[in-house]
Amino acid sequence: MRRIFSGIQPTGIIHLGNYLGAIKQWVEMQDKVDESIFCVVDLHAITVRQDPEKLRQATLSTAAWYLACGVDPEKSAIFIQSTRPEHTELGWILNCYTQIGELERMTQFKDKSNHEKTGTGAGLLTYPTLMAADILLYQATNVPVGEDQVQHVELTRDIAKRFNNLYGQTLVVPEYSTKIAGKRIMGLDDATKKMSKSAPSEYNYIALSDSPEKIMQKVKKAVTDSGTQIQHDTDQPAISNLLNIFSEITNQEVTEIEDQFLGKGYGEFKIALGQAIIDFLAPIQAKHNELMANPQHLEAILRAGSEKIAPLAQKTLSDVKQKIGLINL
Ligand code: ATP
Ligand code: LTN
Repeated sequence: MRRIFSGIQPTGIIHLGNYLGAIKQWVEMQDKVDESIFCVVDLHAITVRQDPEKLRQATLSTAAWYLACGVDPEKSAIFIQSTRPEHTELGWILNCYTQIGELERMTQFKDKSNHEKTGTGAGLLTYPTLMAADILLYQATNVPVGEDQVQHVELTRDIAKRFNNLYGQTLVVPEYSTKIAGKRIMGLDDATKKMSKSAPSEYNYIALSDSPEKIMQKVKKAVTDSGTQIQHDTDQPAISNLLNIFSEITNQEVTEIEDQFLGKGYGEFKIALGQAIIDFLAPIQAKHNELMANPQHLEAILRAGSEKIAPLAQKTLSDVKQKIGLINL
């Protein structure tokens, strides 16, 4: 029995890194596994301060991007994290089985703490125990994520093993999968840092919602390396990143693209890449707009997703409570 679980935070835009690192794998895997569950993790988003109206909008929009990119509600359950109370309940319990030191060691915590105007909230520290709860509640066997989330899935595995050692087999220990392992999508303005929606400049990322003009402008402005060849090379991180993006969205091998642009300049390559991204995103954007124009339909899909997976979440939570000595009435 293979069951996958994954999620993205509804914090503004969804970018190509999110698509290539996470959503693309989800779409491929939903046909290969027995069950797939995809969540919009709004409770994770509130670990930093959010504008309430924007958060509501971003939550629906993120779900609409899942669907527009090809997640099929007939095959996969799509739901909003906060609509299932079992997540926070199990999250609290798992907090009590996690060491502060383990949480302080998380790279994401180290990166994000001390950067907030409102101070570092406790939620930023305990973020991974809620993520562990998301995964363990559904006894997921596999978690498709981008490379930056691997550390959190490893902690989830440790927590599950610890719990099973204490109380006997209760939680499935999940595996992670990273499709573009070693090929994390990097920022267009700085190829040494990952493409990120919290980057200071919008020239760091291509948002799935960017207009054709904006996409072309961003690709043309993308930093390149000191060389002149269109070649994938560890010494050429910027052009290698652009080649990875080209390869992933056109489903061509990097070497095929290198051959195509042999002896040609960066300018010509960038225009072709910009156009490929525009063509790739056009039908996805049209579908997203259609979904956002009918929020009742979207909410119905999210409600159905939440109802479909409820028995699984309730069963795990009840087993956990039973094992640790809480009373299930
Ligand atoms: P932030 O940069 O603000 O932390 P984010 O852009 O990383 O946000 P998340 O919601 O944290 O977005 O990530 C959603 C999914 O996208 C995760 O599976 C993550 O690993 C993946 N992902 C995010 N950025 C990249 C990237 N640059 N390359 C590949 N995968 C990525
Ligand atoms: N931390 C993840 C989002 C996330 C997630 C999950 C991913 C929350 N819960 C469960 C996979 C499985 C991130 O992308 N920042």
